[in-house]
Amino acid sequence: MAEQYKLTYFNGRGAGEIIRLVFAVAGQQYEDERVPRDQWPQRKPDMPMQQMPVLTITKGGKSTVFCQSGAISKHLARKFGLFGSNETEAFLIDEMLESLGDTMRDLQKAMFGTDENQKKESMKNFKETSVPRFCRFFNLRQKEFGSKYAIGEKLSLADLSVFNFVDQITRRGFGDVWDNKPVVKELYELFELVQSDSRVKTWLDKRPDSEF
Ligand SMILES: N[C@@H](CCC(=O)N[C@@H](CS)C(=O)NCC(=O)O)C(=O)O
Repeated sequence: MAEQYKLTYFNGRGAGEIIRLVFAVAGQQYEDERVPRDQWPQRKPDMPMQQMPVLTITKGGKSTVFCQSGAISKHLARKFGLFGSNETEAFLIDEMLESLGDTMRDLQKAMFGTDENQKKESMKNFKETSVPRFCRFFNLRQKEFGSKYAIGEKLSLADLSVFNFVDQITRRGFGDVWDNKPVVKELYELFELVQSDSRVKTWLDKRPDSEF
């Protein structure tokens, strides 16, 4: 029996967008529920970790609500053939996702800190250390496999995550990090490759405007 999916998140890209990208590339139908901010206090207690995104999977009349964007996107990517072609590729995809997560956390320090001087310092660290460090790692892996994709010979969750990372950073007003062309060239080329994928393009053309 086929499973039915409902993704519940705010009207934003944030931690929900990687899941929407997986659904888009898989060509999988799902309900994209966007909870208005003013309804969140009523909905919060019903969420497993009192946070979103959550994915509700319904099968044979039984529904289960799953949380954690990383767990959800990995589960769906495995299910839809977007998690590499073998165990080594799956390992490398996971490695890249964690490395992206570290880089994103460095940006969050700069965005959400309270001390202005500390925030400035964190932004400098993000631009001058974190992004180049991730790009170096990305180039290393890509060269090892000699592929246009991040890992292996086909599009995977690693590519979608890199795309989402570049997209979200640009949208949040830090797009000037991509001006550092010698450092970011290959990463940005992957962003453009994913952006031009017809399945991704179809989603980008129709995705709703959102707060963040
Ligand atoms: N590790 C979680 C983090 C989820 C998270 O922080 N969700 C935020 C939105 S991005 C949230 O629900 N905030 C509202 C709240 O905590 O009340 C994930 O990746 O799913």
